Amino acid sequence: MQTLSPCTLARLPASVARPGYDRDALKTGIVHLGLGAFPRAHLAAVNEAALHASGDLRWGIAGVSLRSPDTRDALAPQGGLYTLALRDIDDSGTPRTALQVIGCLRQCLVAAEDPAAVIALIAHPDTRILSLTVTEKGYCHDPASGALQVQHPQVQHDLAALDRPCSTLGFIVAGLRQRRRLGLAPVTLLSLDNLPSNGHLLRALVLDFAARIDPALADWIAGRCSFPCSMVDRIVPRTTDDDRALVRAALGVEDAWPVVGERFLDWVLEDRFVAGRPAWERSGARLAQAAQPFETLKLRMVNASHSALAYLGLMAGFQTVDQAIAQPALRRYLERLMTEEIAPTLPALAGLDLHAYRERLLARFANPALAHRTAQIALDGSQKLPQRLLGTVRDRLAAGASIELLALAVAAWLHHLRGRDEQGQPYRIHDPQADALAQQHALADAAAASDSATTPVHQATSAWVRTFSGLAPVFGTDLQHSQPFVHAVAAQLHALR
Ligand code: CS2
Repeated sequence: MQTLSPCTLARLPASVARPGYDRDALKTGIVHLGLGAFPRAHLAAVNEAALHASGDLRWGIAGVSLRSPDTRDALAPQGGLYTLALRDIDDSGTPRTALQVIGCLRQCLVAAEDPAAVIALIAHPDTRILSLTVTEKGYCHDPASGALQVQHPQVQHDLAALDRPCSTLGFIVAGLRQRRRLGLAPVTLLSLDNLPSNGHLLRALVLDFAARIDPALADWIAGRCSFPCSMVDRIVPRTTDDDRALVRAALGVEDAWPVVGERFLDWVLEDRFVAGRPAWERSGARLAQAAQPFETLKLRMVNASHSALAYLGLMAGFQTVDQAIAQPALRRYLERLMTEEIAPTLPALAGLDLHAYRERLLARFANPALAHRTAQIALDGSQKLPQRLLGTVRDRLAAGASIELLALAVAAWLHHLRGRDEQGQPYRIHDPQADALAQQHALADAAAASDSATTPVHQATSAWVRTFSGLAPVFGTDLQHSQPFVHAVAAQLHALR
């Protein structure tokens, strides 16, 4: 079968949307670090529509994978073209898929193969936006405090050899240093990751890193570049072979790496772009004065529920989110978690109907056409829990309010970390802090064992939780000393065990 490429575009079925602008005239205005499925399903999709709506061809995208060549190897032979398949169910419950070939990805690079090429791209006069989706762990920061992990091996490497960086921060600072040396205009740095105040966090990390290289460079970045915050909400599961087969059957040509996502999209951005931006507001993005209330709402409602459902669902043997949410007990739990414990902590947002937001979210989770794997969401818990659950916990504790339901989600993660399923089969914990988590687990086991000789089981579980929550990069330095926190989590963990 032929592959998707500029030459085969013309023979796709008429129902498949495709680039309607002059791809050859497109310039690279956006360099994107972290070319996974997620940015290809929102940034590129909204950008594609903005190209159509405005005809402004300065905004092609160059996508950079930090290490893996897989995306580049799949998309380079296709001239950067790929299919976006948006799936939901219609009113009669039948799955439907809207297919579109996206054309604005002009170039794919693998940073580890040629770091100089990535630095040159960031330091190209046409580049105006440097965007990122490198996941939480890509920021090399301490999730609880936001501080740069100076001892992180990649950070250490890049501080010593910035001409051949390997970390996200290293590439950013090397690229900006080169722009400054060449006397080029500044760029906007746009984090699209699920982190609270992602723009502020990125700014602080970049400035800290740059100041260790050259304080004058840090001043230039601080004074000239901007770091708008953003909130992106679209569920984009990892592409499977079944997805590839579905797209192949619909297109009549082979696409080596289509992206599948839900139809729903909410993208809020702060309008602080120092070198211009595409007309994204004409194609689905919302521009706001401050993104933070939207981020808080999304992280606390969408992502907290997702993580809770992932750990509890996995434990109960459900492989996908729609299977888990179909269990009345799990659905009821999420409804209560959102209504009783999360909603009271949320910032006021004009026009927001929280009940409708919750109901729509539960319907999104129930979308069977996505087959979003609970194991995928369960990855990297140490990087996710602080902003998804623990901030809400702190707000509730400060208000003297109950945290029973939040504690169940935290306990579900702790129970997940034992690395053995209910049949006793071992599984691997995928987390950049896996070693530290295992060590803390062993310490907690020892603390509980020494307690259990003299105290009832639930008190030994409290000793376990108190010791485990001494892991400051995740829990900060406060939660370990909070009796209500330790007791609530211990009670839930005891019940789960
Ligand atoms: C998920 C998110 O993988 C995860 O941890 O919670 O990727 C989630 O699907 C998106 O943030 C939804 O907008």
